[in-house]
Amino acid sequence: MTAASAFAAALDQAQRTVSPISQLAGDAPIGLDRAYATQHALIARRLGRGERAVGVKLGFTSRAKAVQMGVDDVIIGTLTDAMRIEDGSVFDPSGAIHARVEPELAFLLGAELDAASAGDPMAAVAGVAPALELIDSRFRDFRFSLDDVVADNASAAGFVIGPWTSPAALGDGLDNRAVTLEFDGRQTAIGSTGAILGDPRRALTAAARLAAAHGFALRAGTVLLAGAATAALPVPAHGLVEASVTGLGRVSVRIG
Ligand code: OOG
Repeated sequence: MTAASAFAAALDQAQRTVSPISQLAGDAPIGLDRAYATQHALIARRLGRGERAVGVKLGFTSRAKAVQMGVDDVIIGTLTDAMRIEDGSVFDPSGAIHARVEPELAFLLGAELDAASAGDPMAAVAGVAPALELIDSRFRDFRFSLDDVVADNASAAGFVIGPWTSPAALGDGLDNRAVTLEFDGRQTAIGSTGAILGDPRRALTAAARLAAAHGFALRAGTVLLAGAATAALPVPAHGLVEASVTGLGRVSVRIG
């Protein structure tokens, strides 16, 4: 049986050399536990090179994403400081195999989110923001099983966070706000925050459950990306990619 550390080395190499690899175990699933062990080993390699863990991301919290990728379970991955792109700054697609972009919602944790605090998860939230996520599967043709994509750190490649709004200033609920994705001012996708588990606040509860089950910590001061509100689109060769969420403002990244 191939060890998680060997799978992690292959995924790490794929990302660093911008060369896709085959799915990890062909038709024999590697199993969810070994998939998360692989992801942890992959992140340990990055932290060993000086990166810092700054948050987590959820995957497949929306039906649109689950259908697009043919998988049906919420997963969790790790965000590091090397993946962070300042709002309005540049993402270089030549460092990615076949990057895609998704409009999302981000939470800033003001307190640790764990099984005890998950009953009232918004109490742990210090801010909510529109976000863009850049994803890049290290697997050929962007095709993977659930185990593969867990091992590949949920395809995480980059993320951009817009302005934070404090929970006290949120006003209406979070479950029915329009989310748009625009390329050079042209609307390319539209969705609703309700696409994220019916209400993105459920992403907090889901994250607490997944974190407890798979050895993640959701610490104060870290970011939680709640998952895409629409299907992902290929990153254009150049231009401005922007997302908006009603009442929360806009976030952008320049491609090139
Ligand atoms: C996996 C990442 C999914 C989301 O928001 O659902 C994800 C992928 O589709 O490659 O980030």
